[in-house]
Amino acid sequence: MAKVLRIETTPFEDQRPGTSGLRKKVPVFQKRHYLENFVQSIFNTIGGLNGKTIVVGGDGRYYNNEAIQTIIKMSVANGAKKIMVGRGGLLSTPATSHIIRKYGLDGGIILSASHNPAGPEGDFGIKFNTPNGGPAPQKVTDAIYEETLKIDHYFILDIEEIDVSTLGQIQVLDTVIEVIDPVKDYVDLMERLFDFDAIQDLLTKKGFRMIYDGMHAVTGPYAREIFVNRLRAEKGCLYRCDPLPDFGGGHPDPNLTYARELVDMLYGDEAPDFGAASDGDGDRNMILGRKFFVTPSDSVAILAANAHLVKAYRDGLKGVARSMPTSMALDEVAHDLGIACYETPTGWKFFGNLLDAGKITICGEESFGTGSDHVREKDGLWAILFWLNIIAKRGKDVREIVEEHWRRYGRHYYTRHDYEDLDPDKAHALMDALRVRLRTLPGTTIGDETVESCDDFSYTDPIDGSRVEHQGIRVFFKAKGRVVYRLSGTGTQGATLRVYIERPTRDNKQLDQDPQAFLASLIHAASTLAQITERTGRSRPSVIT
Ligand code: G16
Repeated sequence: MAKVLRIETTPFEDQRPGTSGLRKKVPVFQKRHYLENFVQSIFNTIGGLNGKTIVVGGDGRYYNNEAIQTIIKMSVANGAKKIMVGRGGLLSTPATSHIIRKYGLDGGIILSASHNPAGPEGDFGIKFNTPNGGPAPQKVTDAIYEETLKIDHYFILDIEEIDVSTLGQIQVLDTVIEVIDPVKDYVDLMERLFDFDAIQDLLTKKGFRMIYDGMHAVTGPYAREIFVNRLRAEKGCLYRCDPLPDFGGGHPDPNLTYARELVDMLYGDEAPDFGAASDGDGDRNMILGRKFFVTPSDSVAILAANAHLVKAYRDGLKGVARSMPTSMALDEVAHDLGIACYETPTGWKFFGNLLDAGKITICGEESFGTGSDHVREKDGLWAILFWLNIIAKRGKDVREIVEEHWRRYGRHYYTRHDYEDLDPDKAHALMDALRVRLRTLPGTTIGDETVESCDDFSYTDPIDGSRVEHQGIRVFFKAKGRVVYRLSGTGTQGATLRVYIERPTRDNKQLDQDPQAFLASLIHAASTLAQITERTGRSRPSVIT
């Protein structure tokens, strides 16, 4: 007979959630009481679990199974009415959001460190999503953190492992544990949003070839069901689509650096027409055409401009939003459509209120995230299907679609330079030094660039009035163009400085330049202004996207 245990514990000081939940190295999560403290703090923050229903799932990374068992046992011990679990402990982040919304749940727990590598020494993460299906807003994550600082006990069940490998229901004490199909509800939703007949024609007609890279992470089974079972594409379009606990030793971040094999295929001699990848937990996406890469900032703008071609968005968009460091390409489309474009801090959680209030339909970020009001998370496969739907309807390839877009709206040259694993003190000192100089920077000239204005970005949520500050330093230049500096909130080792560099042009003769070359003088100004080499000892970024 299962028995509820009350376990005495003491707080950990380092459980403040970052941009997207609590992310730490696996050995940190393996410390006695570490995971349990955080989970009980979530339950306490939402007023206990008594009589409530939540869903739990993860990206299948190392420690996923152990954490799922702990969370199930704690949910039962805390009196949950029901806990839904993805079969095998798997659920992509957007699928979890959909499950919460579809079944009207009280929330969900997502186990993932997103695109960060996995394994015994790799990263792990945990995130709470609220009843709207979205990541808990700042006031909730702050409250969870406060709770972690005073927790002194948690409840857990004294019971053997619960089998989550087969669909069905098990009753334990007052709780029903239901193992659900992680794929079906989500794929049904995709089929309602997009024109599957048109996409099937595209994927099965002679000549069009695509490759989808699952990066050995959670989306493999979703991609198999969507592309092979429902859209009848050749099985060969699936690459690395079996989820592995260490992601095959890879770094499941769909960008030009970490999805190198896919990039090489798309830039090779026999390149397919379309390439796409998603990340560890399935919320990010990368889009490639033949010998062509679509920057995420362009991607969200192009989806918005072509949304009328897609079943779900045929009647128009209510508004759009982008995170502050994302390029302003989306603003051009919004202006043309006569709709609002909101600028939010980095973090999907900041889109939640705008989506709930019906202010926006589509939103996106430079960090390979795009989504809409169909769920409350960014959604990798959704973005990929959206692109396929546009290609099918327009009968043009990726490059043609993007280049036409630039000709109509102008091109926003964009690059992000990341300096990873910096000494946190030095990284904070660099940001502080910039902040101190905010008033004196305007008028400063570096090479061809003169600073026009600058600020430290703050945001007041237009729906609930909540305010956040210090969300990144923006520097605007006289010759148009912008540089943004901020520290990442998702890393688990040292600090990462992100420098976002952007310059628009409407000159049709300048549309096919290499972004690093086009932006060279701004890149130089960005590095000089912040004294990056002097302060960090790094002469070049670790990753350029
Ligand atoms: C998370 C957030 C995104 C954010 C990204 C990068 O994505 O949901 O909103 O843009 O992190 O954040 P940072 O620049 O602070 O590292 P994911 O895919 O990691 O959950």
